[in-house]
Amino acid sequence: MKYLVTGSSGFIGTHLCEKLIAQHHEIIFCDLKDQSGDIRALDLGIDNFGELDGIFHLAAIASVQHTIDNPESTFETNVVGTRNVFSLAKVKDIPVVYASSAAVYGNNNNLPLSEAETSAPLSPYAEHKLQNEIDAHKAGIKSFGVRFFNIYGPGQDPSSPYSGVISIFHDRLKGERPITIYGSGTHSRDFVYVGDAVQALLLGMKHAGREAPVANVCTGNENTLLELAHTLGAALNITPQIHFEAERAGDIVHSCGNPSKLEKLIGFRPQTVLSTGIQALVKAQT
Ligand code: UD2
Repeated sequence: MKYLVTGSSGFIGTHLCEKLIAQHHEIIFCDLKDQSGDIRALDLGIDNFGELDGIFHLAAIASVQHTIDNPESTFETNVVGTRNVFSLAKVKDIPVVYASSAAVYGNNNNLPLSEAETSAPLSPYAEHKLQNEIDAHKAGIKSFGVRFFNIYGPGQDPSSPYSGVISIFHDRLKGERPITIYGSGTHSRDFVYVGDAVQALLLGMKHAGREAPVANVCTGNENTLLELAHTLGAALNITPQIHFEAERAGDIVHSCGNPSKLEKLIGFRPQTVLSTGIQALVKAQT
């Protein structure tokens, strides 16, 4: 098969492309980072792509803070760019699997969150992702939207304070530097290993439909930040040095998703437990 992958140089995109290549698929890469393509400028008039069997659409400005600071320019990428991708899919009559986010739920304590919960976006990023889901439906294309919870694994960039907590903690602890926990350490997340996220994307392609299904990609389990610090410490064979700081404004305390709908739709649920995923991360990045 031949797939267009947007966001192909990103964290999840890199893992997806590796898997597609291992399965002998052909890939058209599209990412601003390596200048292989820009979803804001997809030219539908010129057929640059030839025959395509589907699109994995992962390109986005994924930093929540960046969308708060730059709501208009990030709308261009996250919403207008995604509409371009959906238009391309429409012209070619091919399915799209695209990344949505648990951010669409906002701060909802009715855990584990199922897709039937009302959406309550708290940031432009969350609004963009919700708009993508609406646009997929409106486009009348075959699609599958995956609401990613907290994805982690090798290759995630730890360089910003808003990078994924696992990449930050791992980067610091492997250099035997202290980590900062905002709050008491009891905040919890549904951490999903990137290999499971990729599996959900691949199966999503097989189950894309015109009713535009959307499903959580989550484990249904929560781990606290303290558990995370100790799991990383054990895998690295060190005792983590932890600084505690005040909770961040707007931080969600507990997050956990219900994976039943995904399992029902694609016959798969993320199953890598945190300790196993952390061991894989540590092994890949030593
Ligand atoms: C995730 C997504 C975000 C958005 C949001 C929706 C990531 C990286 N971010 O944010 O894009 O979808 O979910 O709810 O996946 N923390 C520390 N110390 C650190 C860094 C983080 O204590 O050095 C805490 C942080 O305050 C939070 C938890 O770790 O309580 C997780 O933080 P995160 O930035 O990895 O992810 P999250 O869930 O806030």
